Amino acid sequence: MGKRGMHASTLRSSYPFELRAPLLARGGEMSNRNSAQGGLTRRGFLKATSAAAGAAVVGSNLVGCAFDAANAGEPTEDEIAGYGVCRSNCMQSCRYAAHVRDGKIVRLEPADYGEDLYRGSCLRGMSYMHRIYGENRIKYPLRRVDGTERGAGEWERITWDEAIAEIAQKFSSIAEEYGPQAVVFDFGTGNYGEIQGQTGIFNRLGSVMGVSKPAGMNDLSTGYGIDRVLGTGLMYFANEAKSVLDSSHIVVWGSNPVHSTPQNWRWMQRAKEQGTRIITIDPVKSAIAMKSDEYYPIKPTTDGYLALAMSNYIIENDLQDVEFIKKRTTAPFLVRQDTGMLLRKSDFEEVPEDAEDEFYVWDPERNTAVLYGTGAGPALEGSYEYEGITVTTSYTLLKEQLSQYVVADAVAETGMTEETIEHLARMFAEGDAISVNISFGMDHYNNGYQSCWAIAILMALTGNVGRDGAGFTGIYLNTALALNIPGLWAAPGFKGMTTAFPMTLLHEVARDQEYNGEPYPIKAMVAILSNSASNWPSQTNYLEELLPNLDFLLAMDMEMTDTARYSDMILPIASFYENEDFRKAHNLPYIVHQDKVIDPPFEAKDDVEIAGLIGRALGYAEAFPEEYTFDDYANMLLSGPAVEAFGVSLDRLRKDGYIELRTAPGKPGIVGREKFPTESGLAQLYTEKPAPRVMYGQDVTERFPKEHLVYYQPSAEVNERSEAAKTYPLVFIQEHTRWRTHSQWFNSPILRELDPEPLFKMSPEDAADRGIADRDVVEVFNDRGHMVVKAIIDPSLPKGMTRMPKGWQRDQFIEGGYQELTYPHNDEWSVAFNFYDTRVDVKKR
Ligand SMILES: Nc1nc2c(c(=O)[nH]1)N[C@H]1C(S)=C(S)[C@@H](COP(=O)(O)OP(=O)(O)OC[C@H]3O[C@@H](n4cnc5c(=O)[nH]c(N)nc54)[C@H](O)[C@@H]3O)O[C@H]1N2
Ligand SMILES: Nc1nc2c(c(=O)[nH]1)N[C@H]1C(S)=C(S)[C@@H](COP(=O)(O)OP(=O)(O)OC[C@H]3O[C@@H](n4cnc5c(=O)[nH]c(N)nc54)[C@H](O)[C@@H]3O)O[C@H]1N2
Ligand code: SF4
Ligand SMILES: [Mo]
Repeated sequence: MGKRGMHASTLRSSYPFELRAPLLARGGEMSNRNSAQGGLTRRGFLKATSAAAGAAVVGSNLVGCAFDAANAGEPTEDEIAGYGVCRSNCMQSCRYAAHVRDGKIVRLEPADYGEDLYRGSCLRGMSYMHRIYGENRIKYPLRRVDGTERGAGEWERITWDEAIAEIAQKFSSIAEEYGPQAVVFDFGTGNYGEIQGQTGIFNRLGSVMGVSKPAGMNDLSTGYGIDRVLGTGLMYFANEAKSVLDSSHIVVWGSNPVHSTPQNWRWMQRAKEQGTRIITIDPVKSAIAMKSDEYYPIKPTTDGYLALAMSNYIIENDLQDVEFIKKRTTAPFLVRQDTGMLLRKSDFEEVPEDAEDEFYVWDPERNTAVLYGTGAGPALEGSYEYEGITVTTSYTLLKEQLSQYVVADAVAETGMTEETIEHLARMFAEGDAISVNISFGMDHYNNGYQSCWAIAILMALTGNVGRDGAGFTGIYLNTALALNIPGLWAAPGFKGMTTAFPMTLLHEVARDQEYNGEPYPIKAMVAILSNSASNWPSQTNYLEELLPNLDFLLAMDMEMTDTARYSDMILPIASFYENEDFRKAHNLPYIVHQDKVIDPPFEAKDDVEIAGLIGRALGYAEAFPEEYTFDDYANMLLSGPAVEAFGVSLDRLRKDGYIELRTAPGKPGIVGREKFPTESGLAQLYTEKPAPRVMYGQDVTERFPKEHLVYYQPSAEVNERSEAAKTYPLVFIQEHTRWRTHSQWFNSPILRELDPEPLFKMSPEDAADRGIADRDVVEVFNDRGHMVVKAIIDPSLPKGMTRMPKGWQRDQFIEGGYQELTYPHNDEWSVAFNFYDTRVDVKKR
């Protein structure tokens, strides 16, 4: 035991986190216990809830290995066995050097990129080895013991051969009887590696099998809204994080970069040191709000109204950037009154398919419509007659639309003062270069895309997009480097995956075994890089409607998550440092390599090997030849002109560790620097052909005309006038906490030390109204479900609003779980998960 003390003190001086000491002091115990007891028993709250976890492993030794504290002494340079990149879905891409001793990782140390602030790390990335050797680590292929309930935690160890044979037998008999779509591949975001990760090898398998792949729904409103204006598609609407060094103001709007995108936060701090002002708009006085120069609370889900009223105010006071509007937006494009379409060349003459169908504008000098780019300079405003067609400029239509959103009404809707709204509007109009740091705080509501669409319009009217320091920041990715995804996915025998409906409807399809009135059998599901039982909204739907209607749920995971626990079979997968991979970095201008640093422990295998085993067992040997290795699949992806243009190859990645991807060398990546990725290359003030993000048989005709011009739609439950508001007075949002990435790290010992138990956060007023004191046990409930958990009084919350950090697993609650409560439906146009559009009430237990 003398050893223990020595390690605690030597590490305290050498390790950046002092907090590590108490963990290591416990380390000796950790290696000697089985996971049913150990660290967990030291806290009373867990006693009641560890029963389920315990049952999974008591006496069986099938799950869990310990981080060996005795091995964690002062690491040395020569112990660096390789480099890697953290690939959880936190949307950063920190690089690490892995120190290995006796075949085990003992330290993960932040490693450099080409620029100082792109070197990054966090407690999760640095403590990843505690998950590699954690008490939830799955060691062997496991099968639920016959005759036991799903979730009861009774597992038997089986061999890989047995597992693969049984999987192949199940999948082929299901496909034979019900068709291949009866197997669902549920792709999550657990690994952003290009081969082992979410767009990787299992898409090749799913495509030769012809499985169903429900449309993904995480984080898809923000981008869908911004796309209306900037044409940036669904995700990559942001400038490089570094671009804020050129911003006069950073407006943090629906984002908490201090916790959720530290990559952005590091550059924001440097910008702040240079004089950039940081302004936060958030209903919660969040971590970033506290660090801002100005903070403005807003009623949740009313941001769209605010942005529209600001835009209206700007136009009414002639503060818009006319030069920019003329040069870089579609303001002068003419909209036909009869069809709502833009007046184009094809309205008057045949335009070949491959030729550009040019746009008409009004030439005020000649008093006629002319093709854009010709004439003396187009009229921004007005309605005209041309060849018997009534047309109006996009700008005039937008102005009319905006005129209904007046500042006085915005005061009531948003809860902000008139002075604040006008101040913010003037700031957007008069600031040199505004960057809006946006993430998914507005996204997770039913009206998320309208909020973000409105903000994009505000940015376009004030000239704050497509130039240095101006535009959105959040998650950046260099989209110019297109990897050859079809090369990887489209194997011999390719059938493709069927995306007939979104994830929100999967439980209904499984329950009814039909979709849109047609038979649609669903019999099995595979959770791939996914903890869907934990992360999909309205867990009750998952547990009570989806699961009972599946004959077979296969989980592939490294840890005993909610999904693994409820499955019928679990395959143990390799962790980030146990296989080779590479990733296009999020938020950094690099493509990064992952060395295989250690062998997978026990019987874990990586996703490439597992996909091959299943593929060949199903008879797809041509798509998954025995002799194919990681290199073959990697080389498929690393081919094509874009890959060559950036000089990317597997050899170079292995040698250099990372490769810089800059489109304008020496300059941060800016969306729309030359032109926007829209049809016209201009920012769009009018959406000519609005389309739902996913078509799944919904009726969109009624909304179609409304979708041309930005508008405000109240949220579903959170909005104060909703039905739900009559019964449930409290808004309930969740938080992307720094202690976890989604559910990953849910039981990492060092992080549990800092954040030991689930806590439900309430405002002082709401707690007092209900006689609830700090750390009282409460029941949080709505019609969908409940959780029993301790409450914490959080003065950063306004009255009427509650929140909870996400990622805890069900057995960590006293009863139920936060995910039972969340709003289950999607807007028919954005088709996204709306976790935050949720109301609840609370009572003391
Ligand atoms: N540490 C950590 N980092 C992560 C993740 C994680 O789990 N952990 N997850 C990653 C992923 S996939 C995602 S999607 C992102 C999410 O990243 P963020 O969107 O930054 O995180 P959130 O906690 O959802 O919310 C951001 C802020 O939005 C505010 N907000 C909530 N409702 C409203 C509203 O109506 N209006 C306005 N203006 N603000 C509102 C919240 O109070 C919060 O301060 O984080 C990524 N990064
Ligand atoms: N209530 C509520 N729910 C939410 C949110 C919210 O704000 N509120 N946020 C949502 C958002 S924005 C997102 S993006 C989702 C994320 O939801 P998920 O994509 O389910 O995210 P994770 O919890 O990271 O789960 C990924 C799983 O993959 C496993 N894994 C890790 N590496 C590998 C690997 O190499 N191979 C395989 N096969 N598996 C691996 C991990 O152990 C983990 O169990 O959660 C959503 N859920
Ligand atoms: S979890 Fe995110 S911030 Fe933390 S090390 Fe990994 S990539 Fe970096
Ligand atoms: Mo997300």
